[in-house]
Parts: sequence; C-alpha cells; structure tokens
Amino acid sequence: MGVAGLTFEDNINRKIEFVNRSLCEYFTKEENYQKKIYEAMEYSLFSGGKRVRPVLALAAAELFGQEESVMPFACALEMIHTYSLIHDDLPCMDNDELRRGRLTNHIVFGEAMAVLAGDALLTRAFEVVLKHSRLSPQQMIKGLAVLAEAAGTEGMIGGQVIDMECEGRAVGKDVLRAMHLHKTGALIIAAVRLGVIAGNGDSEDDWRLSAYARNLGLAFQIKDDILDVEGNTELLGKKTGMDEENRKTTFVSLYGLEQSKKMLEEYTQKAIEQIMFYGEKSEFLKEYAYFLLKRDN
Ligand code: GRG
Repeated sequence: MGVAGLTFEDNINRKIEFVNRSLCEYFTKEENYQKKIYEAMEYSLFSGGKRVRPVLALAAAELFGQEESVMPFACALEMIHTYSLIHDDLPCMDNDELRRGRLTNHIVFGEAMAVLAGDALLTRAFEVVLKHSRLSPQQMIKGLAVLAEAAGTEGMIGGQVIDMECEGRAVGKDVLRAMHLHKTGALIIAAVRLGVIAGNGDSEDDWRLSAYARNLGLAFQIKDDILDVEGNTELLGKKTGMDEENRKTTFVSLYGLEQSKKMLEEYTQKAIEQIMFYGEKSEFLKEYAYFLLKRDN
C-alpha cells in the first residue's frame, strides 16, 4: 500500500485518469475555419500513451504533499512529448506508419498538417501553463525555463540532432549515452524537476530527483531498445525492428541483448537508490521504476 492507502496499481491508474481529465479540460478546440488542426492535435494527444512524464511530475510533487498544483506543467510535458512523436514519425525523420496502435498523424492528416499539429502542441503546452497554472510567479518562471530548456537544443531537440548525425555511422558508448540523456532523458528529468518546483522543494531535492530521473531515463531507453528487438507489435502499438531498418545504433546493437538487460536492471537500481532518502514517501517512484522495467509497451 502506498499514498492514501492505495495499491500501486490503483495509484497509477488514478494518476493517469487525473492526467487524461486535465488534458481534456485544457485542450480546448474551436469550430472555426482552422478546425482541422484541432482534429489532428486531438488525434495524437488522446491516442493512449503511458503518460509517463506527467505521472512522474505528479509523483515528484506528491513527495512534497502537492499534486494538483503541478498539473498544468504535467500536461504541458505530455503535449510536448506528443508533438515529438508526431514529428519523429514523419517521412523526413523515422518514417513510421504506426504509433500507439494507430496510423501515424501524417498518414491520416498529411505531412504538412502533421508538422503543424506538432508545432501547435508545442505552442499549446506553454499556453496551458500560462493560462492554468496557479503557482507563484517565481515558480512559474523557474518552471517555464525548465520546460523550455528540456524541449530545446540542450534537451530533446539536441538529442534528436545527435541521433540524426549518428545515423549510419559507428557510434561510441559516450555519444549513445549523451544522445539518450537528451532525447529521452530531458523530458523525464524535467518532469521530476517540475514536481520539485511545484512542491517548493530545495536544491538538494532537485539534485536527488534529477539523479533518479537521469538513471530512470537511461533505463527507459534501454527497455525501448530491447522492446524494438523482442517486443510484440500489437502490444507495443508500433512496428518492431525499426532501429535495425533505420540503421540506428542502440544499446542492444552496441552492448548486445544480455548486457543491455543487465544495464536496464542496474540503471533502475541506481535510480531507486537516489530517492531512498524520502523513505516511505518514495514508494510510488520506486515501484514505478520497476513497473517501467517490466513494461511490454
Ligand atoms: C522538429 C521535424 C522535427 C522533429 C523533432 C524532437 C523529435 C522530433 C524527436 C525526439 C523525441 C523522441 C521521439 C524521443 C524518443 C523517446 C521515446 C522513448 C519515446 C517513446 O515514449 P513513450 O514510450 O511513448 O513514453 P507513449 O506512446 O507511451 O507516450
């Protein structure tokens, strides 16, 4: 049993439902001449997804007795994440046709509309925070800076650039790690940092939770690489074997399957060690790290 006597399963389902309800509340759309863009945004935003980043933001804020106050930032993270998936699937990027068990955005709405839907979700993320957050001006400014940096060239976009530069080339271990700390890790780290900001945590909390998320992010990516080899398309909701098809260097291609599985366990364990300080309060974050390790999608 964890927070408020909930089992881990009940707690995660409650968090995901809370995120989905809030996304519905914040995602206002208009019946006007440009209504097509809302259809395209909605299509990808409400197509399932594990809601990992918002769940982490809520869980981090919960350590400080908060949850609701981080929600606009949590939803903003999911919007930015969804935009990145839409763009990542484009023919000029990974050229994927299946995502979250559905046809990708550009297959349904066309390439130009998919580019715009991604752009619009990125913009809407900041709009949601500015319109709905009730945090203090100082917390807002800090949070917006964390969000923008995580999405930009020193964060997710930077990681995608490293990825593109590496395509078809021999990639070293340090570059692979840097790529994923940016591409996958940046939003995951931002999620817990936003929880710390909303909960008025101090710099030590920021350090501990960032270390948790850095390790969790690497474990998450290793699992993603393993699932691309061993996973099931139906469960995953996307095609497997794409990394090999796109000649990508992954943890599996660089370290092999067995070593990657070992590293997945090690990074998960390292992540958990960083939050032991919080004792019982960290139970959900600990269980969540194991949950992500065992996931099949
Ligand atoms: C600007 C054209 C253009 C492209 C940018 C930023 C970008 C495209 C791509 C990088 C983002 C990216 C796809 C990172 C991969 C991270 C990853 C493991 C995604 C899968 O996340 P899950 O498993 O997905 O949380 P769900 O569907 O559950 O939300």
